[in-house]
Amino acid sequence: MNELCPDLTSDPIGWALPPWTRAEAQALHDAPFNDLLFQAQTVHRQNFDPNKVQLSRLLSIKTGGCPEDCGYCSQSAHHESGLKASKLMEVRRVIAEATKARDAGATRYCMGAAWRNPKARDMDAVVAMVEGVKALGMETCMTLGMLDLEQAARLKQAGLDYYNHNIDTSERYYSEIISTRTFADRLDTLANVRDSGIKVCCGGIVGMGEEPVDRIDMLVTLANLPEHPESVPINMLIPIEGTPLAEAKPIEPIEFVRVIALARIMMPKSHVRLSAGRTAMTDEMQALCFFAGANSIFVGDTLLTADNPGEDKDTLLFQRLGIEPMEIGTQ
Ligand code: SAM
Ligand code: DTB
Ligand code: SF4
Repeated sequence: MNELCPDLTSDPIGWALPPWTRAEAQALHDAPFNDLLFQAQTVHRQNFDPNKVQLSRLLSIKTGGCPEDCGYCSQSAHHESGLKASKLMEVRRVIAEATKARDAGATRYCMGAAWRNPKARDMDAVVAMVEGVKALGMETCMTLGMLDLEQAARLKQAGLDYYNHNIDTSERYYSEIISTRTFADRLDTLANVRDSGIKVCCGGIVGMGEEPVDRIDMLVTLANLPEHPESVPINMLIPIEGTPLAEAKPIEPIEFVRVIALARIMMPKSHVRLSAGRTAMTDEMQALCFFAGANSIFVGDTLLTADNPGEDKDTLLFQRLGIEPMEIGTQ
């Protein structure tokens, strides 16, 4: 065991508790790949069944025309992605889609809207969606942009289990990607969600032209939140034509696996989700991500607007890897 690579098997706690410094995270990130993966898998086994992966399904309940200018997003009104904007979906259609997802094995239903924040006039409909999906026996998740404390409390009362709100990258790199809101705005909403008693789903995107230190700083911010997010989605950029990041340099696969391993070690009890970008990954890369501690994915043919591998491919991959879907409340 070398200095850069402490023995997590004999000292799991010392490395698992915040606050994390950049230097500690960097040392782990830079460790020999086998040491990093061994440590990540060790931490994973201490906290989870290593052969179970949680399945979430996404639905875009309001697509496109978003006033924010996130440089990666097909749904921003600032970019020419060619996506057609639509109105908020009807509640009964959302429930019908959620029923199909449940019947196909998803345990969590995540509804996303291309908003800066929900308007007062939208709240009744989103509350009805949460209540309806909850009544199907699924976990509910929403991602609607910024929330104030009152809106968060209302969603909690309706039965919302999770709220997704990503910090996306490091504080340093944030303004290179988004100019219509700040990193601090993101943290404010996360605090409102946490204070209202809703579980937090918060992660980011890699492969946006950031430096390794930005990926490390993003994880340090997440791991040093007052409580770790229960879910940590790690998205690999899906380059979208017409957006400023359409030509961003792709992240190298081994580096991506390092990010997953680091997230697992730094947030040992969180579900780390291998999120957007799986269609561009080989089966072997995904298998390495599961070994590094990823234990959640989005299932289905589409994410919000972009493609996802789809049920048949994932079922086959899980069979080959001996992975089974995680049931609600089992971990
Ligand atoms: N409008 C809400 C918001 O931004 O919080 C919710 C929807 S937004 C599409 C949810 C997350 O999807 C973003 O924070 C980002 O991390 C991820 N995302 C969006 N476009 C992506 C892309 N092209 N590639 C990878 N991840 C993406
Ligand atoms: C998250 O971190 N990834 C999901 C979910 N949270 C809402 C969204 C991925 C979106 C990928 C691009 C698209 O489908 O438009
Ligand atoms: Fe809007 Fe969310 Fe897309 Fe940003 S990521 S443009 S806030 S939908």
